[in-house]
Amino acid sequence: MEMIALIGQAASHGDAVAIRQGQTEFTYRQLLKRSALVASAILGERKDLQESRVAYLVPGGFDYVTAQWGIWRSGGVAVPLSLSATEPELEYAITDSDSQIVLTTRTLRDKIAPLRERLGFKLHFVEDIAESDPNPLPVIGPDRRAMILYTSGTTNKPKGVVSTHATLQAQIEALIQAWHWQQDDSIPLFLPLHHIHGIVNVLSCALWSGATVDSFSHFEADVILERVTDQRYSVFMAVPTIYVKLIQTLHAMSEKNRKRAVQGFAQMRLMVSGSAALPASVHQQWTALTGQALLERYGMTEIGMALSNPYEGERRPGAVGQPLPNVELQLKGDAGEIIVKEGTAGEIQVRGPSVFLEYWQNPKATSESFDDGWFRTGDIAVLESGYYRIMGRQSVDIIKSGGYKLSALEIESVLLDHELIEQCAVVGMADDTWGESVAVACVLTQQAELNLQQLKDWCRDCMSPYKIPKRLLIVDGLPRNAMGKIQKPAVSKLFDQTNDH
Ligand code: MCA
Ligand code: AMP
Repeated sequence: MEMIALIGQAASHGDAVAIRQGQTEFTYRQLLKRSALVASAILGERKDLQESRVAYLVPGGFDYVTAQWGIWRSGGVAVPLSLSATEPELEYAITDSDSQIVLTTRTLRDKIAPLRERLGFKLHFVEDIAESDPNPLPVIGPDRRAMILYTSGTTNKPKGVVSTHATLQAQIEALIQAWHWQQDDSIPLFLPLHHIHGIVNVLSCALWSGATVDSFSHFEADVILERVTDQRYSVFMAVPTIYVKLIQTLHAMSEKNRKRAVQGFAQMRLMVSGSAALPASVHQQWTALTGQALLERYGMTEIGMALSNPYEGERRPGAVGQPLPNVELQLKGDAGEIIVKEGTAGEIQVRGPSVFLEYWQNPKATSESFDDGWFRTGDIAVLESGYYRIMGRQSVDIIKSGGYKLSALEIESVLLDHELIEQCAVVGMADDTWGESVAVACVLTQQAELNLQQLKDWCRDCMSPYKIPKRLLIVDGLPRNAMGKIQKPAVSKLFDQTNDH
């Protein structure tokens, strides 16, 4: 008997529709059958993968879920790869996680084939896994490692965040309870599937509940609005940038079409925003347009969701509410004191079953990220009239753009490989659409010239599109302190003073 809770739940939903992809529907029974075959295929002669890592580069939909569940059911650790990653980024995730098996689709063959030649992992194309009788599958205990997600941060290279099956279960159950997930829910899924937002909050919560996921390869406002107009969905989850883009698209529509789309939103039972700060003005514009009060919540790859506005009761613009079920949360001041008073800011620290196990093969980073058993988020918040409000981050080197967490240090280290760039400093600048966008100030080698378009073209082979700078400033020298350290606030000021965009 397998013990993965999500798979056990799925078994109770039988012939209900789990995934819709265009005109095609897949039931829970089909997910279970196919994922057992995937598990058998990757197991080969083995009885249990015993936490071997299996990376998978698969577009969202039936194939994605059966790959993920197949890896889990074989006893492997699932390492989802980003569809927009460049070859060096894919190579880093595969080698850092030491994935000896990779699953992909034939359409993505060209992305993986060169890496396979170099790294020699075993490659499976999901389409080639034959229909047959699956082998017996291993028993998977809840404390076994389940997933590694790569997250950028205060280090140059992304770190692998390891969750166990129990961690994922706790993250899912908190949201099922707090947001009243139901079997008759239907939700669109257009978020990337190498992050918690898409994987846990949307996909896993829906499949735990017996709901239907309408799967898209990526976000496209027109396509989503068409389905919303058809009143297909009861729940909607997105990052703030998507709400900004939807507002723009709704405003550009004819009044008749806008009214119908707005009705599609108005009839939903829940609309959630998260992954980055939702400006109060966007929250208010959305309510004025659709009548829906967005439920804003706060989370992080290492802890799942921690704070949420209430399902019933006031959803306060600019605030992220209170701790979710089974999440213990405290604010810690600069002097190490626990803050008990409202109105005083401190670092959010979190404890509980939804907190990750470790950074993959990085005990130093793991121990530094905990303070007496509490995970240090690096986010600063304040409690005001019973609701937490996020004020910012401790590190200037973390940028949130369109919901993606980016490391300024990682981008700088890639840019320094450019033959014309002698020094550079990357900062996140406030941006109405992206929340923050990547800006870089560069000192060039003597006599050299470089414009933004040339820099963007060069970046395309080495970094995901969302990391590519949107602003470039050529400077004679970077502002530094007496110790020679680059002063990022002074770099941001240089951008504030220019009209380059
Ligand atoms: C795309 N571009 C971006 C971004 N996305 N630039 C900066 N930041 C981004 N996030 C680039 C495109 O490559 C393109 O570049 C140009 O911007 C315009 O593209 P456009 O088509 O308008 O954008 P898009 O492709 O529609 O993407 C926007 C998006 C996407 C849908 C908002 O960024 C997205 O799916 N974001 C969600 C990320 C997410 O799920 N994060 C959750 C992780 P060019 O013009 O040069 O080609 S956080 C998490 O999981 C925690 C736990 C949590 O709390 O949720
Ligand atoms: P990630 O590491 O990609 O999981 O991103 C987690 C980070 O996103 C958090 O540490 C916060 O800085 C940010 N974040 C998530 N939700 C919110 C929110 N509602 N408001 C402000 N920041 C948020």
